[in-house]
Formats: sequence, C-alpha cells, structure tokens
Amino acid sequence: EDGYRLWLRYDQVNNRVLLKQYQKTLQHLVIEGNSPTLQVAAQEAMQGIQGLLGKNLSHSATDIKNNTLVLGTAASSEVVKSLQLQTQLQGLGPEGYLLLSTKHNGKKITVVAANSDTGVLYGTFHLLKLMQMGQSIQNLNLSSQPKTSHRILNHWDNLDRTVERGYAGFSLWDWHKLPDYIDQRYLDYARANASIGINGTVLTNVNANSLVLTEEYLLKVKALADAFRPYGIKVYLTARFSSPIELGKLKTADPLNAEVRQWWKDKVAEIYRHIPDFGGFLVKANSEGQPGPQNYGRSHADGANMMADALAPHNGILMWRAFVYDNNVPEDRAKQAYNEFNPLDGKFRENVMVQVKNGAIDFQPREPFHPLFGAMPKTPLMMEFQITQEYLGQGTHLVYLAPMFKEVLEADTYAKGQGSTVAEVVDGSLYNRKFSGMAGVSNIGTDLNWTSHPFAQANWYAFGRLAWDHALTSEQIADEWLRMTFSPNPQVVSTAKNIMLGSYETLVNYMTPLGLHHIMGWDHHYGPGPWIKDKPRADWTSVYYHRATEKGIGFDRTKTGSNALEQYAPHLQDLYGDPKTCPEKYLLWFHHLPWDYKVSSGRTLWNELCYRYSAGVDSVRQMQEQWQQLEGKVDQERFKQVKSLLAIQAKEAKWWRDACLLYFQTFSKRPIPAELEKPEHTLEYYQKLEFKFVPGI
Ligand code: BDP
Repeated sequence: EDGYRLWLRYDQVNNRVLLKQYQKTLQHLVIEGNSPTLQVAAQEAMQGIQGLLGKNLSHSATDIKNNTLVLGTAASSEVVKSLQLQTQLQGLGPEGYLLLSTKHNGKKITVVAANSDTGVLYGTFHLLKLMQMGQSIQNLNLSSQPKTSHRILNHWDNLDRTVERGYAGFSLWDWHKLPDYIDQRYLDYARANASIGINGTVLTNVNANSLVLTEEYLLKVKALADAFRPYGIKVYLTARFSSPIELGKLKTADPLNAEVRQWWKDKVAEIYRHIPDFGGFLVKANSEGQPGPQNYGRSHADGANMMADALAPHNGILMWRAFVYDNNVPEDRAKQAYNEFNPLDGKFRENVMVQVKNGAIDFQPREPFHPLFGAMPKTPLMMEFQITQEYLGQGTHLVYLAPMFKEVLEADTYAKGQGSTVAEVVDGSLYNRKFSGMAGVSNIGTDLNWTSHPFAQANWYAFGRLAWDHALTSEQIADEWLRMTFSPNPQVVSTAKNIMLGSYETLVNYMTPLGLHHIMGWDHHYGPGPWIKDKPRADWTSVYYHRATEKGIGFDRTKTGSNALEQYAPHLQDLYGDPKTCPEKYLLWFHHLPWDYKVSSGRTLWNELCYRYSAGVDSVRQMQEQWQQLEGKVDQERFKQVKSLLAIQAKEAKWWRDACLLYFQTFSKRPIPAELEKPEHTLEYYQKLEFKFVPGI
C-alpha cells in the first residue's frame, strides 16, 4: 500500500448487507451525451462500482431497465429532462447536483442530475462516496452546490521543478516533456481534485518567472489545460509584473503606460488563442522583492486593473495578493496589508479578487483572522490558506488543518454587526459579491503518496471540502477522509479521528502557545529559532515578534503599542484590547505582559508557557500511543510510515519545547516548574544546530 490512491481507493465493501443493497440498486448505467466530462463521469462510475461492488455495470446510451444509474443534464439526457427536475435544478447553479432515487416509466432508477457536465461529475463522486462510507443509497433525495465560485490550488512550483515550501518531492509538472508527453499523473491529479470540487489550479510560483508566458511554455500550459478540462479544472498562471520588460523588451512596466497596457492585452489574447477557457492570473507584487506598480509610483489597484482590463474581454479573472510588505521595515508588519489595501476598496475592476492570507503576518501556526476580512466591502476577498505545512512541521508532523481553517472561517468580523463571519465575507454572501473564492497553497509533489506524510493528504482533502462547503465540521471531514483513505473499521475511524482532531492544538502548544508567532528557524523555517535576530530586516527576525525582556513577553498591539488592533471592528478592539477578555490563544499576539501575569488557570504567564509547551509534547506521545493501537487494523506499510513520522514529531516537539523554554528563561529568570520534564540539552546546543539541506527553500 503506497497511498497513491488517496481517498479514491474503491476497495470492495465489507458489509454484506450494504453490498447487497448497492449491487441490487446499481445494475446498469445509462449516460446520454458524450462530452469528455461525461465520459470521465461514466468511467469513474464504472471504475468505482467495479471496485466497491466487485462487478461491472452494463452500459448503454438509452435503455432504461430496473435498477439503472442515470447520469446527465437536462440538456444532454432525455431521461433527466422527462423527470421534470427544472425547479430543483434551478437553485443549484452551474456546479451543483442532485442525487435522486426515483422511477422512470415504472422502472426504479438512481439519478445524478445537474445543470452542467461538471456538476454531473461532482454528483457521481458523491454517489461513490456514499458507498465508500457505508451509507444507504436507497431513497436518495439530496443536493449540493458550492458556496464559493473559485476553489483553487496554488502551486508554488518553479519551472526547474523545485517547489517553494514543498515537502513532497518535486513539481508534478514535467515541463521538459510537455507538451508532447502527458503523464498519467496529471489525470490522476485532476481526478482527485474534481472529487473534492476544486475547479482551478495556478500552476506556477507566486515568486514568478516570466518565462512561463513565452510561446514555448504556453504550449506546455495548453497541454495541461487540455488534460484538466474534462475534470472541470481551469488553469491559471502567475504573472510577473515586469514581464513587459523581460519578454517585451519595453523600457518600463508602468501600468499606466500605453505600450505596457497593450503588451499585456496582446499577451493575454495570445494565451486565450491557445487556452480559450484560461482562468486568469495570480499576482504577487511589491512584496518580498517582487516587482510591482509601486516601482512606478502607482498603486496596487493601478497594477491589478491593468491586467484585469486585459483579461476582461476573455472572461478571465485577476487574483491580486494582499501579502505585501515593502522595503521600509514597519513598526508592525501586521498592519501593512490593511494600510495599503483598505484605502483601495472600490477601486478595483469587477474581475479582480484580492487574495488575503488567513492572518496578517504569514501562515503562522496560529493567527487571528486577517483584519482585511470585513474591511473591504466593495471588493471580493479570496481566502488564502497554506496547505503545505511550511511553519507547521513541514513533511514530518501530523497536523490536521481543518480545525485551523474553520477557526478562521468562523471568526466573527462584526463588520455588519454580530454574525458577520469571515466565511460570509469569503463566500460573497455578506456583501452580495458575484465572485468568491478560496485558494490553498498546495502540498502536492512527486512523492508516491502525493503529500509525503500520509495524513497530509487529509489537508488537501479538507481544503477542497471547505472551499465547497465551509459549514462542514472538521469532524465530518476527518470522518469521510478516514473511511475512504484508511478503513471504515469503527476503531480505526474513532482512534485516528481523535488523533487528527487534537493535532492542531497540540502543535500550537509545542510551537507557539498563547499567541506567540514567528519564532521559527531562520530561512528554512524548520524547528525553533526564538533567538533569531540581526538579520537584513527586523521583521524577518523572531525577537521583533516575541519582544521578550526581563520584564515580560509579547507584542503590544493595543493603543499603548502598535495599535494594530484598531484595524478590527470596535467590538473586537474592546474584547482583544483587554488581556482579561482577550482569548488566551491570542494573548501574546496582542499584549506584552509581565512574566508574573496571572492567566485564567491561576498560573503565572511563565509557568503557563512551561505547561503549554509540556502539554504539547505529552499530547504527541499520546498520539503515538493511540496510533500504536491500530497496528494490524490498518495496512502495515502506512502503519509503519506514520509510526516513524510520529517518532520524529515527538522528538521535535521536545526540541521546540526545550529550545523555546531555555531561551525564554534567559529573560524570565524563573525555574521550569519542578513537576515538568527538564530540557535535555543546553540552550547553546539548540542554537548551534544547523540545517543545510532542508527541502522547500
Ligand atoms: C512565505 C514563504 C515564502 C513565500 C511567501 C508568499 O516563506 O516562500 O514566497 O510566503 O506567500 O511564508 O509569497
């Protein structure tokens, strides 16, 4: 067992009663219409049913017998049309679907109906999922449709196949062999994404290379777009702002310059000649050294609108990232994106979405939601989550990210009074936006199991599921994923679910408890580095963020400090502004507090830090014990793999705890409570550890 099949294993159903029910209900397949997408749906149904039920379906274009599965749209299928489903389908939008047990001319049938072929494909995956999960498929009457319109993976893949912050091998895109050679893996990738409703992929790194916009590469991109199209997946590219200079030999990339504007129009038209349904561009500009409109004294809106104007005639969209910080190190980097973007609300073209990271700093293990959510009512804001675990244990730590994604999505911005959640900003419902979206920085690579850690597959899965429906609970998603990926065995599901659901809080405890952030190792971002200082920029150091002194620790973001808090709604300013009411998970994010400050447990802040770090380590040990109980209940290959990785995680949790406590102790000058385990080495030992060849930089 190598994990390659992800959650689409389709092993035969064990439960005999259910197997009988399924076999009886699904005996024939009728699919009218032969678009590439419907062919993919039919193929999936056949393959899935063959695996799950151990039998082949008889397949016909029209002949309805008892126990037939019908897949189609009202446009392509006479049967679907005759069922008078218009009213039900109407509310489901272009990608929604309906699963129905019904009758046609007296014959019992199961129908997957939708308004588009892609909707039919999504519904087919849903039907198969019901069986993978051991649910009844009799008396079906259910529907589903996505809450966000753009559900997009962001690959930080370079053209030389290295992946920035990628920990699962090299890039899937084999540019050298493209366009002539289509790796089966491209299709398996597209299929996996379609199964969770992902409908777009940005192929290239946000730190962009303009080479991908040359004719030679566009032909390769076209080959990928052609491969993905049947699965409902559109291709997007990152566009380097200075491309008119690099490729067009112009003297400037000024977005208000007529020649520059024309260059982008021509380039975009060229792309659409090759790829008529090209999705659009994602742009990182004036951030971490990337070129952008500010180089010419123009605003982010000027830059974004220029590209949006080029894309608009072709129905393309422009995703402009709000992850910006310029060369002047600010007093508080957390404020910068808001300061630059909030005044631009209402100034972007209709086909622009501003893509905002979940928090204001940078994908830290825990951050409060980004204050831009709720602060730009006239602009569609896309959520950007990081699925790849750059700051969360990379390829080796088991951390299930759905609880983190949910924590942010469910946060209340109070932008239009209580109940104005981040999720409603992102899905467009709070301000009635036409476009809405979620982007996830991909954790996929050439590793046999796609994501390196077997449980990291769950984060890809959870991202897709939440982009489709952010109301799903972390538990539901873990349950689905485990049943399909490991086993429906109740002990496996409940034990592994326990491990998954506690893993996020566990990781935060051993890395950055109580609102600490950005205290990781220099550059590679692996392991602890709270002592990092004296680097080219203060906001690339750890001391800038934790601000530990002999008096106390934490970043004062209240009125007495940077006042980043004023970027939030008044209610949150009050709540977070007082350390007594500030949720403790954000305490040191917003406050600088004395070491003897009493937290809610009754402990001093120092002792609480010691307890939290230790609790994190203890929890990883519990995760190990729980996993051990599953020996013999899951396949031996993945059992061993996860076991070895958990051993690394346990070692590294201790490393984080010991290094951070020893370092902070040089300020607090207080003992680690006697009942807690003592650090194994000296601070100097941890400070001297070097990592020369970590992946992903
Ligand atoms: C940071 C990563 C860096 C990315 C940057 C971004 O360390 O590699 O380029 O985010 O999002 O977290 O642009």
